[in-house]
Parts: sequence; C-alpha cells; structure tokens
Amino acid sequence: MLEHTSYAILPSEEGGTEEQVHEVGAVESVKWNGKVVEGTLTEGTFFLYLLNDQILRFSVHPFEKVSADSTLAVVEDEPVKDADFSESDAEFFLTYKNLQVTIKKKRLSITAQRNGKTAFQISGVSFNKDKKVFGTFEKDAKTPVYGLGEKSGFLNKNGEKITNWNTDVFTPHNKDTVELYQSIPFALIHDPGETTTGVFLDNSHRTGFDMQTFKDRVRISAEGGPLNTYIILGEDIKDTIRGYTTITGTTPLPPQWSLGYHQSRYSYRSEDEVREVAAAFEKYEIPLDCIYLDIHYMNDYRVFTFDKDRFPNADNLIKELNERGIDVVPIVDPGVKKDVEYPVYREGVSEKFFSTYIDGSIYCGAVWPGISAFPDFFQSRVQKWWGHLHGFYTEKGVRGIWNDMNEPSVFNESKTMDLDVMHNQDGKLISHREGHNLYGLYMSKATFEGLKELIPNTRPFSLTRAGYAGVQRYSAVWTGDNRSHWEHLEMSLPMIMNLGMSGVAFSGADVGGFASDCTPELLVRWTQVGAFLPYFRNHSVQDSIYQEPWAFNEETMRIVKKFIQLRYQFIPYLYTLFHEAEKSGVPVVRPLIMEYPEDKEAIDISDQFLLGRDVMVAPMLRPGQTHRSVYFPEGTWFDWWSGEEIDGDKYHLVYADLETIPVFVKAGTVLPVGDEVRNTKEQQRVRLIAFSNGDRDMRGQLYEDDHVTYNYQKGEYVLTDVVLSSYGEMKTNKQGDFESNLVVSDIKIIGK
Ligand code: MIG
Repeated sequence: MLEHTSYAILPSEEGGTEEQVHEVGAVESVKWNGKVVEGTLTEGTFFLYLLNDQILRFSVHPFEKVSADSTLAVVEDEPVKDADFSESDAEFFLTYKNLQVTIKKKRLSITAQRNGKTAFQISGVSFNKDKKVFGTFEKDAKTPVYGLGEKSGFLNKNGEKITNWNTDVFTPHNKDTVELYQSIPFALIHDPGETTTGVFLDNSHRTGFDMQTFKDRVRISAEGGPLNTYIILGEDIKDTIRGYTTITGTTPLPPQWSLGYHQSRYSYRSEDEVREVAAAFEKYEIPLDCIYLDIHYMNDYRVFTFDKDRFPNADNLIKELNERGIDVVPIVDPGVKKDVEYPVYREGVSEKFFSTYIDGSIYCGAVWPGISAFPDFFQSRVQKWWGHLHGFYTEKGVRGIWNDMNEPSVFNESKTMDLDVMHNQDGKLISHREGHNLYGLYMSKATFEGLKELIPNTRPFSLTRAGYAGVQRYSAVWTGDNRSHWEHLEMSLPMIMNLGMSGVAFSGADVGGFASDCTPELLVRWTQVGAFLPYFRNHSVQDSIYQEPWAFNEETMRIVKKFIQLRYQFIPYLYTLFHEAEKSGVPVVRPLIMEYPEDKEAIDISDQFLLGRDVMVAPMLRPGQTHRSVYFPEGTWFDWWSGEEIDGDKYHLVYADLETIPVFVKAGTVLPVGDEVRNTKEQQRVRLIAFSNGDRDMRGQLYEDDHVTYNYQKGEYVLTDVVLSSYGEMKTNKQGDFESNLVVSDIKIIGK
C-alpha cells in the first residue's frame, strides 16, 4: 500500500539513471552462404538477411550463437536468394534491387539505403551485465514515432519511454500506465515526405522503446535473448504497415455480425436478465447484433460450465436469441479451477496440459475460481484440447468467444505467474520470463482455431484482452478496463489508431467506459465515437450505474439509438475497409498523418481520425462542449450533416450540439451507405452518396459477400468499383461472383 503514498518517492542515493552498457564491438569474421550473412563479434554473434527489397532481418546475441527462431508473431520469413554480397576494407555490403545495406566492420553499425535515400542507421548494439540487449536507431529529434501497440497517451510517442509487459491494470489508465494488456514491440519512425522505417523487435521478453533518453535516437531493448529485429523500409506509413503485415499477418475479414452493435455488462446475471436486455432492444427498436455473458454465467467460475441456478437452460436461451438475430458471446478465462471433481481440471492434470515448474509440478495461482491451473497454450496438443472444449458452447449456437485475464492475470504481488514457470513450445522449453508476453497470443490461437474447426465454414469471432504482435490473425482487441472518464474517451482514439498502425485493424474501447459511473452526456458522446470505430461494444462493471441505451432517460436513448442506427448505415463502408485490411494490412481507422504523410500539421493530431481514406471524424471530448477546432487536410471536404463545403489545409471552428458528432467526407468520394436495419442478419440495400469534386471524377468501392462463411475465398463475393464523372456519367466495374445489394440507380449527389 505504501507505494501509493509519498513513501514511493523516498530520497534516493542513486546518481545517474544511465545503465552501464558494453558494446558488442567489431565484426571479427563473417560467412555468406548466398542468403544469410552470419558473423562473430568481439562480444557475441549476429546474422543479417533480406526478405525482399523492403524488409531485412538483423539479429544480434551478445552472449551466444544467435538463433534463427522467431516467435509465433512471424508467418513469413524467407531470405531472398539473389542478393549480392561484397566487401571493402572497412565495410560489408548486401544489395538487392534498390536496397543497399552496409555493415561497418570496426564497430558494428548498419545503414540502409533504399532508392538512394538513407532509410535508417543502427549506430550501435550493446548489452549490460543482466543480459539486457540494446540497439540504437538514429533519427532527427523531431521525427515522430507511431505504433507500439496498445499504449496510453497521445498518438506520437516521440519523447516517451515505452516498455512492454502484458499487465492487467484496473487502476485508472493514464499517461504513466505504460504497460497494459498487449505487447506489440513495433514502432514506425516516420520522416514526413521522406521514408518510414518500421522496427519490429521480435523478442517476447520485456522490451523497451526509449525515445526520451537520447533526443535524436530510438533505443530499443530486451531483457533477455537476442536483439532480433525485422526492419521495414517503407515510402510512408501505409507502405511500412503493409510490409509489417506481410511478416505478422493481416486481420482476417470478420463475420459481419461482429461489426454490429454489441451489448455487455459485468454481468447479466441470469437468463431472465439477458432476456430482458434483448427484449428492451426490441421494444425500443434499437439495432443489436450481440449480447455478452460475463463470468457470472459459470458454475463457480469454472470455464465450460453454466450455473444451474442462474442459467438453467442456456441451450434454449442461446437458441432463442439466435433466432431473433442476436449472437451470444461468453467469456472464457485461462484459469482452470483446481477441483479434482471437475473434468477439465482432471483431464488437464492427467494429460499434463497445464503449465508447470521445471520439476513438473503444476503452477497454481488464484483467480476468480480460486486456486487455478493454467493451460500451457504453447504446446499444439494443448491448443487442440482447449479449442475442442469450446464444443460446449458451439453446439449451443455460439460463434464467438471473449478471452479475458490472459496476460495471464493472477491475484498476487507480481500480478502474473512465477517467472520460473516453464512453457513448452513443442519441445523447446522457455521460462515464463521469456514467454509471458506470448501467453495471450497462444490462447487466442487456440480459441480461434478451435472455433474454426467446430463451426465449419463459418468465420469465428474471437476477442482478446492480452496479446503480442500478430494477435490480429486470431482476435479482435478491446482495450480493457477503461473508465467512464472523458479523458478515457479522448485517450481511446490514439490508442486505437496506434493499434491499427501495429497491425491490429479490429479494435475498440468499452463504450461508455467500463469502471466508474457513466453520465447521459458521456454515453451519447461515447456512442457517437464508437459508431465509427471498428469494434463497437458498450460494457460496464458490476456496481456501476447501468449504461444500456435506455438506462438514463428518453432523450439520451433517442440520441444513442440514432447513432447505433447510423453505425448500421456505415457497415457496408466499414466492411469494405475490413476487406481492404485483410488484403493489404492497412487499418480501418487511420490517423490523419497516414493519409497525408507529408503534412507536418497532422503529426500530433490525436483527437480526430479517418475511417478509411475519406471519412473524417472529429468528436466532442469534453462535457458541455459544442464547439471545437478541427484540422482539415488539403483538398475540399463536405459536412456529413449539412452538406456544407469546407476548404482544407486549414483549421475551422466546428459546431455540434449533443445530437451531432462532426463527420466530414472528402470531395470526390462515392460512399456506399446502407439502409436502416435491425442488425446485420437482415438483408440491407446499399445506396450511393457522391461528394462532388469540381470537374473531376468521383470514386468509391463496395465489398459484399454472404457476411459469415469462407465462401468469399472461393470467389463468392462482389467488389464494385464506381466512377462517376462530373457530368453524371456512371461506370461500375464488378469483380467476383455474388449478387449485389447495391441499388446503383439511387445515387445522391452532394455539392455542385
Ligand atoms: O477483473 O470478467 O477487463 O471486461 O468484465 C475483472 C469480469 C475481470 C476484466 C475485464 C472486464 C470483465 C471483467 N474482467
């Protein structure tokens, strides 16, 4: 407790904060095998190779022979075969197409040039006595840094010190709460108008990105293992994210119902309460796609059970809701209650599925069910076992699972497992100290792949709190225990934008705030924002005020409903963006700087975002606020509500009463807009709104398929490109074989 008082800052005897480090020194020898450069250093070893003309892998281990292993994050990692290797007195050169990498012999340092521009420079690699490794990238003092996963604070991380260690944090998140649930050690160093270098430190130990200690450097570090980096040389942010997602995978196209409005509460405590919630949505005619079952559905928090008193007939409940078009998503935590009469625990013990110490004894820790054991998801046989256990839910009609507490969170001083618990990566043993940040990722894999097998030809939905780089391949991410604070609404925007720039296209924050008490105005403003973010769920903690759309008063409900309806009108556009994200890795929600990479004014904009390329949202983020300044990048924009034309490349003062969130569309856009529907299970006609572009063409795109299966991968989709000329001639081009819901004849034109 004392660390919450002034005791925490008791006088320190310490002098400097600089850690004592040692250099890895000179390159003593190298070997080139036609693909990989391997070398020895004064201290340790390294290798370097090119994956293509845009990506290289460079790894150094100061203490041992550096291994070629990467983590589960990496899906694509083949050296090119036809790179050129050469040498001068002082340097080695590795060249491929327009990429040239230079390694200095005397004191290991690396520079890369692409298309004649210097893309990055690693000026040093070092280590300390505790086996921590460091690598230093040079940059200009002002160069912004983005990405880095799920972090608090503003968009641009330049000047910050970031560390990664998956942590369950219930205390209010703020700028100093650096370690949250996810670890994505990937940063974009963006030189506006020049290049964007992506640095992915694929090391699952606690890692660091220090943009503070040296004002013109980024110093990356890992508390063990090699300095294992993938470096992506992009033209701009988008290009670099594309590169990053070729290594770690893109966000697969989600089932469309997971993009609808979702309602949750910790917890709806009985079948009756769940029915009442569903009935209220129907009574008030508010669209709804999904209701969540939080931990109270279980029998004493035993996963894969229902409580007989509260949920005596879960099968019927789920069936009934499904028939009304509502999906049900239960929560599943990793902790398995230690109870010798509980089949999941018994099987886990007898089959050796749980994480153990090195002597084979099972690690036990306290979570909701009391003393519990934790599956060793690192083993494929454990992933299979766990995956199949979900048959318990899927046979009842469930198509989505919510994974929580998978940092893993344990109720003790360290907040997690003992660091000397071991994980077995199919034969390779690693300590929890090394594997901690991967636990949630492996659990997501087990969940997603299990569901995929159990519900044939159906896209599963999985949601996770913890994860590591690559988590986008398996799960959507929500940002954990935020609060009903205006500051948390504000902070969720850069968090979601940076998650997107870290490969995770499908993310969102609890709308209305999880902990603390929501207010009518906050619920309205938050719902307005949530309607434009990838993942849209209202969720709140037990004992807090209820915050369902109707919880406050009629006016609040009316406005909240209006924005949930608007969400459904935007789903065709949103779904098209998810299609793009799957294909290219480019996220659904983008900071202005991503679409306007040369615009220095956009560098620090955290309180506005783009949905796709052409829709800009500038929310109200303070109580009582009805005016705000909005930055409009170059070009012409239209006000979504009034159709008013607005000049870009400047700031405007914008008005929005409580009924309105400022939304703007770029001139030249043809936006697909859906009709009002009850949810995504209803057939939805799509119409076009074109935003005039002077005498130039207007363009848009719509992606459609059956919303739920994998048939789209066999060509059962339709991608419609629309071009509308200024004199009203429309051309459409269709790709794929699926019947479209687009009503082409019904086009509305905004502007002259
Ligand atoms: O410590 O399952 O972030 O969304 O409602 C609480 C109960 C554990 C934390 C999650 C929250 C969820 C809650 N869980």
